[in-house]
Amino acid sequence: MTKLDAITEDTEIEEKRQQMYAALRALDAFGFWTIQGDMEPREPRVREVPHVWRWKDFEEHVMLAGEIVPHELADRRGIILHNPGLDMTKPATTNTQFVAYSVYMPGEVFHPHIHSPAASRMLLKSDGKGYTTVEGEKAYLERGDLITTPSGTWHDHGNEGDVPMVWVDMLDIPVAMLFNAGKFGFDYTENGVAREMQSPTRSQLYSQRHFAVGGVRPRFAEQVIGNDNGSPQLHFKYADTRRALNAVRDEAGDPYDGVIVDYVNIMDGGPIQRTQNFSMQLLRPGEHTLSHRDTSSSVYVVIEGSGSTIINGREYKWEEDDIFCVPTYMWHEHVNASNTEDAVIYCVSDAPAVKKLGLYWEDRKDSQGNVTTIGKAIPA
Ligand code: 1HN
Repeated sequence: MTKLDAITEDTEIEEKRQQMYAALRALDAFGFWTIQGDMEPREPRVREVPHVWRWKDFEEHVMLAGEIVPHELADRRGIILHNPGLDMTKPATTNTQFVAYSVYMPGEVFHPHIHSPAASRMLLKSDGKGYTTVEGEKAYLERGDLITTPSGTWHDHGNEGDVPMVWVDMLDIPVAMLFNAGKFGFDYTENGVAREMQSPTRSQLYSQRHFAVGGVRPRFAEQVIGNDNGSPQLHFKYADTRRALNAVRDEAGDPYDGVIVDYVNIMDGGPIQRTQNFSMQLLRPGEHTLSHRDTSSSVYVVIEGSGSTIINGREYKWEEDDIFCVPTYMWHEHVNASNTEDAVIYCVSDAPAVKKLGLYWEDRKDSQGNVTTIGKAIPA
């Protein structure tokens, strides 16, 4: 008989214990030891699963939504990508992000709104005449352009072009909700008068002209936007990002991520939003990175080429315009499937939030399979 058996065998005391447990439950409490196993996982517990949402599966539905779901039905025409590891009581793409394909049709105007969660768009399709206006900056978007909507900025969307505009929204809604700090507003006014779109208050290409040249910054540039939660540069042109990748493509690059650039806040060199890191990575023809995992989760959008990401030993193939996620603490390595073409993948992770909360560590595998932990590892 074990010591534990001996302890519970005394039926009189066991009965008293059970009575006490029931009394504690009636008092809205419980003994820690009765559920401890569930509260103290030996490894990070991750409910989300790796998944690829394929554009070829979504295209017909996204385009149809553009035709049969009018603005009156949808404040925003986003099709949210739901992680199959989560149930619908907690709909989300990962633990920390809401990601959607959205479509805005020629001639449409979607009215301004504002919210505390941080948002962003990665443009996939337009003829250069689809736009979003963020806090007075009206930005016409081209493929691969990023525009952020920092916490507390008014934004409205529209399409002055001849073809549907499709982009990927990536928002930190689950983070705002975790802290009970999610709030949305819809009543936009200018000088006390309700308006259906913002009047531009910044000159065209304000972001590029003030902030997109590295190393120098106009002294008179506006530095604070919304809740002062991040980068004053909102719009990042793909041509600039691609040029930055090309400029370093002959360097060794990062063993785990290839030729990768982070979008940075020109004011402090840090990530462009408080809760999200944004990066673009070039996988050169035939490139196959080493494997690592960390306590952040990521969502990727495929901008150029095709390849696969091996996540916890399983291969997930992707092509242009597909979206895939790497949940927290899963080993992953990227492969460019082509020996002649580049692959370029865009990534938004929750690493800045995880780091700020002191919960970040990373495990790296070298080419021999030896694992090194960066940051303080919690021993078993
Ligand atoms: C949202 O506010 C936007 O602002 C897009 O355009 C997609 C998906 C879920 C919740 C809020 C937008 C969204 C969203």
